[in-house]
Amino acid sequence: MSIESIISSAIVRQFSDKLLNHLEVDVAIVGGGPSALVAARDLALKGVKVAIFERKLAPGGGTWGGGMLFNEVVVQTEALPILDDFGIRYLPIPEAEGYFTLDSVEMASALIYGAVHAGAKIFNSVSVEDIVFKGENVGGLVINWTPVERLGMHVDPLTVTSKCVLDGTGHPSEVVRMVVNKAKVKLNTPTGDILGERPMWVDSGEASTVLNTLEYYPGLFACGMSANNCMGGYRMGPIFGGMLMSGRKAAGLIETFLNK
Ligand code: 48F
Repeated sequence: MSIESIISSAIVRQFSDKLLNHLEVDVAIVGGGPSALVAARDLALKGVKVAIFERKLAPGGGTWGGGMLFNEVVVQTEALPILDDFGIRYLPIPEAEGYFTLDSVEMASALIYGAVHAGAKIFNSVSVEDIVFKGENVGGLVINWTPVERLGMHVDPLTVTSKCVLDGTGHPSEVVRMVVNKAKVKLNTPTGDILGERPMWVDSGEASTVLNTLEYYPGLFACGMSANNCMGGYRMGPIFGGMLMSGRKAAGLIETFLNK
């Protein structure tokens, strides 16, 4: 066998094994942003079988670009234990006690590494285009390659079944939106629908991101900005403590759900 064939067959075999092993998971996470990566690591460390499906080539979501491409972000004291868990370094902001800056590239890469090393599998360049619904229950995801989605190719998808789904898709709450639009069910919100994100109000948005991290329909959870969009929370810009703490809360809620 030539080295060319050996390389190609090793890649195809390893990837196929990885995908085959994750066509049925405990938790299917959509989006690889900061909140989802924290949730994935926490769950994987508890022995839960987790797969993340991320549309882009690089997971990390809105972490990389810092604020307006200045690659630094801010976190507050309450989130430091999570940064410590991932080995992410930070510096105090002298004029604001309880607030810290950190390198957004270090943060993105450490969150990804932490989730993968804990045992979560990330499938990048994969878009979730629909949800599996069995009767009244969320049963998994419908996935396709992002280039297929982008090029509008008429190619049927594959499915991943799961005990529950975590929507970590950020501002648009894509998965929760699919459930409302396609399954026509009522969410666990005051109107039964997505309330929609409100404008920027940093401290309110930070607190509500964690509060709004909930099970919005049996077996369907939302974290991060997706949760805030579902429940009408304010946005907060390049401060990330709420995202990290939302991921940790989501993992706790899902663990309780799985143990029911
Ligand atoms: O938006 P995102 O970073 O998620 P988050 O954890 O964090 C929000 C912050 O980055 C920032 C903020 C903080 O102050 O406001 O915005 O809520 O990442 C969401 C990820 O989901 C992917 C998308 O490419 C991004 O990387 N995504 C969205 N829809 C899909 C998806 C989909 N249908 N299939 C797969 N991935």
